[in-house]
This record gives sequence, C-alpha cells and structure tokens, in this order.
Amino acid sequence: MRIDVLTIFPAMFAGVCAEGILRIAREKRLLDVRVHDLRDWTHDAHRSVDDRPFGGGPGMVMKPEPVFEAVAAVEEEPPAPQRILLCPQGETFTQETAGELARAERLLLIAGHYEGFDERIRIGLACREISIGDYVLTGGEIPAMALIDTVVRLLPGVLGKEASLAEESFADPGAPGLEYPHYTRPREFRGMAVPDVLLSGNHAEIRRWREEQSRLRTELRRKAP
Ligand code: 4HQ
Repeated sequence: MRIDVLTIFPAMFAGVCAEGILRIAREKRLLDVRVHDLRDWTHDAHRSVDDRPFGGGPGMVMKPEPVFEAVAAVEEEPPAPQRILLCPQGETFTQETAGELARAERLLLIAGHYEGFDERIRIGLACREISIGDYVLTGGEIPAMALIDTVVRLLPGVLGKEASLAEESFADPGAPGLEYPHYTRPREFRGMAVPDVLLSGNHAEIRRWREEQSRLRTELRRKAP
C-alpha cells in the first residue's frame, strides 16, 4: 500500500515510520509512506498555508490553493488514491473503517491545522472525512499517524501468522470483545498470583476462562449505563 501525507509538519512522521511494525512493513516493501510539506506548494515569501476567516472571528483557516496544488502534484502518478481529510467533523474512525481502508491500494491523508479547512477543500476534493474521536487536537498529524498505524497492521503479511489469525476473530464485526487478562512470569509478583487455571494445562478450561473474562470486561467497560 502507498500512503501519501500532506502536512505542515513532515518531521513529525519520521519517528513513527522508522520504528516498530511500520518500519517492518516498509522494509518488507508492503508499505510506501511519502510525507509531503504543504508549504512546498505555496508561492509567497512567507510560504503561507493559512489566512484570516471571511466574516471575522478568532483563528485562521487553511487556504485552498496549496492543498489543491499538492493533491494534483501527488496524484499525477497513478493509481488515484482514496482521499482522506482528518478533522473532528468526520465519521468516527473504528476498527471496521480500518479494515475497509486496508483494502485500498493507495491513500492520501490531509492533516489540517488552525481552525480548520476552507470549505472549498471539502467540496472540491470530495474527501472522505475521518475523526479519531470526540476531542480536540492541535492538528491532524497525530490522527493521520493513528490511522496509518491501525491500517498498516491489517495489511496481509505485516503481522506474523498467529497475530493475523487472532486479528480475524477480533475484526469479526459481530463479536468485537476486549482482551482477557494476560500473565507472564513470575507466578507470584508482589503478593499477586497468576490465576490457577492458567497454570492448569487444561486448554479447554483456559479457553473458557478467557472467553468469560473477555465477555465480563466488555460488558463492564463498554456497555455500562
Ligand atoms: N483536529 N480527529 C483541528 C482534530 C482531529 C480529530 C484535526 C484538530 C484538524 C484542524 N482530527 N484540526 N479529533 O482534533 O481528526
């Protein structure tokens, strides 16, 4: 998958793309991330990407021209990407959204700043608008990284065989549950013991216990009134 990103802070993506699963995915050539500085498509001495809002009011608005020019430049090379604008007004990003996007050959993510985008950007570029949740960040970069991270781990070949199989059951939209409690050595730590069932060697019983814990947690933490 190829992912292009338009941002005024390209350096923010360096660390995220250079470590962990994203690094592995890039090394395996399963992921090609290209981060572009929006200011490369400005023409004034100050390299302005924002301007004052018509009608007055506080804050600044992302100008349409650099975004349109950047999109045209990045899309010169086929195939045409699915365009995504990260903004609080978008549909809420879920695991299901991630699964859908993981099937795309190419994505173009646009990270905004200031009070938001000039409305012509939404209208003229027909972007899918996505929010990572109902809280306000200073920019769309962290939402873009969250989306990239979530989508890339779903690409075939990125995770090991075991993790991919586990993914299938969790990705099942019918039965998404929270993880059961995990334990490793030592068997007792600061007075807290590992549940006996996990040491029993009875795999049927262990599976039942984990399913039960998963169900209880989901009910308690996700379906509370
Ligand atoms: N912002 N999900 C404001 C977000 C956000 C979110 C990005 C802050 C866009 C203009 N983006 N800028 N939540 O809070 O995606």
